[in-house]
Amino acid sequence: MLADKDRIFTNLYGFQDWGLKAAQQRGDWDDTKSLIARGHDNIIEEVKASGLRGRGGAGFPTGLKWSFMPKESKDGRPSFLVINADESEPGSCKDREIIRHDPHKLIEGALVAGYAMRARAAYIYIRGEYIREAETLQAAIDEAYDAGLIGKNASKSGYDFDVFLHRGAGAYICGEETAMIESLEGKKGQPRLKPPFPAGAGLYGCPTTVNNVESIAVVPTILRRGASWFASFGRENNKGTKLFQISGHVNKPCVVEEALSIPFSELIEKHCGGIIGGKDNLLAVIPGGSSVPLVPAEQIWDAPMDFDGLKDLGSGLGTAGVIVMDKSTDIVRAISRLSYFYKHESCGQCTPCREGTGWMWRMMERLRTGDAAIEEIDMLQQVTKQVEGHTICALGDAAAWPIQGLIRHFRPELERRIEEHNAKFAPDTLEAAE
Ligand code: L3W
Ligand code: SF4
Repeated sequence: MLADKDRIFTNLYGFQDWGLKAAQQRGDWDDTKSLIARGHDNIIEEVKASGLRGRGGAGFPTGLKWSFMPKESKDGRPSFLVINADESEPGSCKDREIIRHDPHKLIEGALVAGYAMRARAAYIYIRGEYIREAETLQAAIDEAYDAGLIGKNASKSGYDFDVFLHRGAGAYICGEETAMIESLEGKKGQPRLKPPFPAGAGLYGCPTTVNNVESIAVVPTILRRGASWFASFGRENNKGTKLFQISGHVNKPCVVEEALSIPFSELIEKHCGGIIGGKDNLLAVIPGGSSVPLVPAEQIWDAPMDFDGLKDLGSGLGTAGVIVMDKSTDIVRAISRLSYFYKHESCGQCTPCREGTGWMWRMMERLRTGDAAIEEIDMLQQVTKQVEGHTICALGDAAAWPIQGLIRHFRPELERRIEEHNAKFAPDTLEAAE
């Protein structure tokens, strides 16, 4: 278990004040000027050496992403940092806790990361439903401006850096980085084709990096304590500490900072008081927010909770939003509900996703009630394959993967429902009933 002294988010539960004074007492904004004085490339190298991988779902190496930003401005175009606080993935609620209780870690991180990438400003795009969180974050930004920590000559570094907060309006797809950029520009939030990646042409056509809240908020601590300290947690290719968010059928759902690669069993037993009804009552887990395939109980129990460990199980770490389902769960209904979510949130611009998400949801509903033919299970699998990898953004994949996981691990349950339904409504059964 991670020792308290190794936790980055020391106010995760809000036992102390989120405000500037208290944040400074916890070590935030401590001689930020000297962090900046290390220079653009040194900061990027340190972040690379720490092994930090993006905490928003994709796990792309953060330092590498920063190194794609231009060292010199072309045609006087500024560079920007966009921070993704549009936390809308079902099962994910970690960025909310950072913003509620440790907003200064995010703002200081924005300054240091923005400086490393030579960005003129940071735009924090916050989920529209996070009303109180937006108020807290704006108040923290105002405090930082008033104290001279950001703005002109930020933290007396000689570097000018602004931080703007932008509220979303309820669309899940605006969490996709290019849809977020479109939305910030005042347009309908629809993903762009990549390439070009944002580092080449992002916000207002300028070089832009989009990073998740957690990825940015850990940076000042990494710089203060050193890359090797951060890299000492987890294992090769899966380093550092991570916020896990455990919901569902556990005795104590929680958000907790732990070392990457912690076994699932330890996460659940040490932090969540175990599975409701005990280990034997576990049915399945969606380990990374709703966009990754479920993992059945017998496979997840000893698995390391990290990028590679969950990939090996045909799933993923995603946001580390761990959704625990015990044997009381109607697993087909649960996945069908997720299918409805993706159908509802599809932006509709590409055909496989616009049409496919509706098809998948309708077929899932038929399988839920059992009012289907056995062959339709394979037909649904084929539809998911026609959506996966054939769309502009990852929402198509995200809609397909949970269904693929269900078919892979719970085919007998799907077949049982169909057989039960057919037996109930077979002509001779109906005649006998009459
Ligand atoms: C320059 C290249 N940049 C990749 C950059 C790219 C992006 C990052 C990762 O989706 C996933 C999704 C959700 N040159 C580059 C390059 N980049 N190659 O690296 O890119 P990518 O395409 O792998 O992922 P993505 O489009 O950012 C994110 C999954 O996360 N997810 C979580 C979603 C979470 C939320 C939330 O509420 N926080 O929405 C869960 O699994 O399904 O697969 O910056 O530009 N050659
Ligand atoms: Fe829009 Fe879906 Fe296409 Fe993404 S995959 S661009 S959400 S239609």
